[in-house]
Amino acid sequence: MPRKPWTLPDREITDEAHYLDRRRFLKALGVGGLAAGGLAGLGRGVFERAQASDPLPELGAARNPAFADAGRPLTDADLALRYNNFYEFTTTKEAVWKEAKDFRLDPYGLEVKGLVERPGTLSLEQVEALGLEERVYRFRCVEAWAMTVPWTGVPLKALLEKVGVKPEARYVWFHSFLDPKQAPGQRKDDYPWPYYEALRLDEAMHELTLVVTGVYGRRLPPQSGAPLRIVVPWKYGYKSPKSVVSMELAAEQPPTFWNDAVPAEYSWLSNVDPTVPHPRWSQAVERLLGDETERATLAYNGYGDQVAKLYAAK
Ligand SMILES: Nc1nc2c(c(=O)[nH]1)N[C@H]1C(S)=C(S)[C@@H](COP(=O)(O)O)O[C@H]1N2
Ligand SMILES: [Mo]
Repeated sequence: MPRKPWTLPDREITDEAHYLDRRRFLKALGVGGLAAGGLAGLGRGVFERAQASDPLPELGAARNPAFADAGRPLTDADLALRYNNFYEFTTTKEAVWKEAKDFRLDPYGLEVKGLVERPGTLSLEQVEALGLEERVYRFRCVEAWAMTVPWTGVPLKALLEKVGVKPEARYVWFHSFLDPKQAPGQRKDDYPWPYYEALRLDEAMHELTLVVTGVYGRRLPPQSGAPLRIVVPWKYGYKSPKSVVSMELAAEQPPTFWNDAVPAEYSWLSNVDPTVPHPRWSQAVERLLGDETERATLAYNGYGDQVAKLYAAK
């Protein structure tokens, strides 16, 4: 029997580490001793510490009552914001917040292009003016850790309706930033930077799909994908790209980063599914950050009532 993923040091289970060449993987394991205690002993005030010179503004968006209760307690902010996947900075989850501390995209604009009626670039404020709200979502990484987080954002549907989607468009392709000067991970050639992800148009237009500019009531800190990311709560975490700078409406299915890198391990759709094991671990159970108890993984991460219809045979 394979060991359960969370009984392994984090460096060892990191799915993405599989993609590194063996030498770099072993080197990564060498610093992995820290990972075992990585979630213990965290202090308070991660926002303040992460951005002492430039505190993150409070967004003050009302919590949407339809998404106020995710059926589990909120993950402590200090845990959720100090345990990240953001390979542009480092593959060590506990260190992303430090490595990304000074990351800024300034000036920032979100370019919307391709098969749209009104292509152009939106400022963060223009995106937020589409109607900012807070929603508590479950979030499930393919590596079997999960969290429950209050995101602040606007439905992607509202943004797509503002720019006008042409009838030929069938997919939305997201592109993250490229700035090797700021992002040490992008100075290596082992990944096809910049990060890219995609959704079918019906997934992108689903009311659960959010354009996110804040978390825990404030603007996103760098490690969470500042200044703007996508969150798709019924899919594995890598389908929620961070620090997105452009989106492109397309007629053909676009390629995606992890599906390109290791197609046998990361499918294009990647809906959370307890019945389909990852080749190297089960997906039947998960562990919540801050709570080592095993929980059953829910189909579509518990959002099946809302989204299963998207995948019914037609
Ligand atoms: N640009 C970019 N987006 C990304 C990633 C990344 O490495 N780069 N990692 C993905 C993965 S694997 C996960 S689990 C989530 C993690 O989001 P969090 O760090 O805010 O929890 O971001 C996703 N989006
Ligand atoms: Mo992930």
